Amino acid sequence: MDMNRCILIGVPVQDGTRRLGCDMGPSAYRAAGLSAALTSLGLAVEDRGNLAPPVGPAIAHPNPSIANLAEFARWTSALAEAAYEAGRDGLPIFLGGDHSLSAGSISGMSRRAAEEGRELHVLWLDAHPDLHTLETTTSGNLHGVPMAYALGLPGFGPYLPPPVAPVKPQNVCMIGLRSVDPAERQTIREAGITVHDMRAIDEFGIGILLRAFLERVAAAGGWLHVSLDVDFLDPGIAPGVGTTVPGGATFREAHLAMEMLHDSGLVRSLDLVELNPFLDERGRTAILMTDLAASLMGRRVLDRPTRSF
Ligand code: 6HN
Ligand code: MN
Ligand code: MN
Ligand code: MN
Repeated sequence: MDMNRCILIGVPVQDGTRRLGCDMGPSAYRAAGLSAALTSLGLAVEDRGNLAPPVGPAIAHPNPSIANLAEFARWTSALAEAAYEAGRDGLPIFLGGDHSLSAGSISGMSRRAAEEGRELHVLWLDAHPDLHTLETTTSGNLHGVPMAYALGLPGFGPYLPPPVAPVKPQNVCMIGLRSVDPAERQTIREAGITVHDMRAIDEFGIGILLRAFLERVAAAGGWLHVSLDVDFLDPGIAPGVGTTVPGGATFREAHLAMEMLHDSGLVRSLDLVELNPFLDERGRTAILMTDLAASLMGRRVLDRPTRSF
């Protein structure tokens, strides 16, 4: 696999949320100049266009709140396949689309990692853990379930095939959480997922927390998938998202995280999710997410020029 080759995969899914507009996300990243930003870093960029899963019949579920289960199942299968293939060729960047897409991107990358004799690790940057199962979700919005699916938690069969290589909970680190539902809290505790909420960031600093996880991934010889939800960021700097929660990561914290991720050399794939261009202000959230992706891929936005005194 060539890590200097970025593969852009547009995933205009919005079936995971009742708020429309996420389907414009891939276009917004392209308009914000993601491809050119990556090319200017000396990377080869291949844009594979947007995924479009087949249409099919609806699926009923005993939980009456659930919306678009059949669509979720079809996007997940299509994406798992696309991720598995792209993960062989280069470093895929999934342009969301709502966060339901990570069910497919993570399970596809995990299958690819397993085939190469590696374990996939996941850095989850989000205000929410998205750890509901089809049974525990009360909103019925399936952007709240992808991490549970990727972990192989029960309740998704027979509606979706199980992930080929479920991610181990001890290989997951969530940073930025500040909105966690009771059922998700229980899963975090029982499964033993590493979680650093905003309070931990305030108290210790994001650098220390992230470094500890990166050292674990490196020691395990693991592959790292990064899932970046717009609402990880403070709504003051990233308004283009349907699920704003006050008190998010700052520009500086987010950039530091990206720069450390780049320096680690561990990242194999990236989700950019939950951007809703309909809610954005003159593209500023799309531009910020694009800048963060470029920082993760090696750009040094905050570097000071070298001076001699
Ligand atoms: N996201 N926990 C809430 C729910 O509806 O299940 C919010 C989910 C947000 C999903 O941020 O991608
Ligand atoms: Mn999310
Ligand atoms: Mn979120
Ligand atoms: Mn930077």
